[in-house]
Amino acid sequence: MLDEITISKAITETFMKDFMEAMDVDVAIGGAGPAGMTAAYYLAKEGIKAVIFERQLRVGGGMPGGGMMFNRIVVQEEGKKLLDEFNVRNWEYEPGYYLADSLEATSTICSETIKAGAKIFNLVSVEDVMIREDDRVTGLVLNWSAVSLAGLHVDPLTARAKVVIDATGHATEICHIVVNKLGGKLRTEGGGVMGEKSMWAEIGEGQIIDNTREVYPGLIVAGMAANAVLGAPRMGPIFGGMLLSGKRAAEVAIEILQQTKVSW
Ligand code: 48F
Repeated sequence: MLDEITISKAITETFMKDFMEAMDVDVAIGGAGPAGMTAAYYLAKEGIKAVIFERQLRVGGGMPGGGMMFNRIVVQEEGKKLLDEFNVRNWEYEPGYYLADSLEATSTICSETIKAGAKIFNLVSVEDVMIREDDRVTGLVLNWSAVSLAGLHVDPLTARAKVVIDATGHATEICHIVVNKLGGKLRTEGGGVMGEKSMWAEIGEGQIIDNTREVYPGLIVAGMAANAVLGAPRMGPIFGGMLLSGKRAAEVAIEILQQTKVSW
């Protein structure tokens, strides 16, 4: 006999346990696109407590949509290595160009990220950051996406993190919050969000790894957010740079965790 109350309690009790654990983590990531999920995957593989907050009902950001809704993605040689790491099937189209099904890529990367031990909370929006001494970013301010969609006046909750990764894509929302609300100076030319440049796949993919860095104490940029903040070109439906940037963001986060004795 199936009891609806047991089903309800099973969901509520275990979700709350996970959500409370997410209130105090090593790395909090805004955005479950390819860059955010790859960062969380590599952090979790190292036993680091990583959590992603994703505004949408579904994960993947711009990945499932492929190119102009043709659900394929392309990666280059270096990106192929990451697809292979995730066990996403891919095939060579022309020398140096590898294709994958964008839905297989999204679902497999998500599955591997969660299985590695990272937590993903969908339907949760990052609406602010938490700061402490030296204007260090020390966490994220969260609310249910439904609250802003419905225009409700509901106060948020907060999650503390030793490191935050802005993987919110083209909009680079966390960096905008730091600039607009804190008046913070990012480690960019001019101190603000420089803004992404028009499409140039070769240059955009080339610059994204170097752009994946700590742009404010405790705040790393990854994926398209990295190029948007540092004023580099967009690159369209080639996704190797997003995956490689996610991996790089995990490495930068680990360096910060090792160097900084963060305490509150
Ligand atoms: O946009 P998105 O896929 O970013 P990415 O990982 O990858 C970029 C590519 O998809 C593509 C591209 C390839 O060359 O240029 O655009 O850098 O994923 C960003 C995710 O962040 C979520 C958003 O819903 C998306 O799933 N997001 C954005 N703002 C917030 C957020 C926020 N304030 N709170 C929570 N999630």
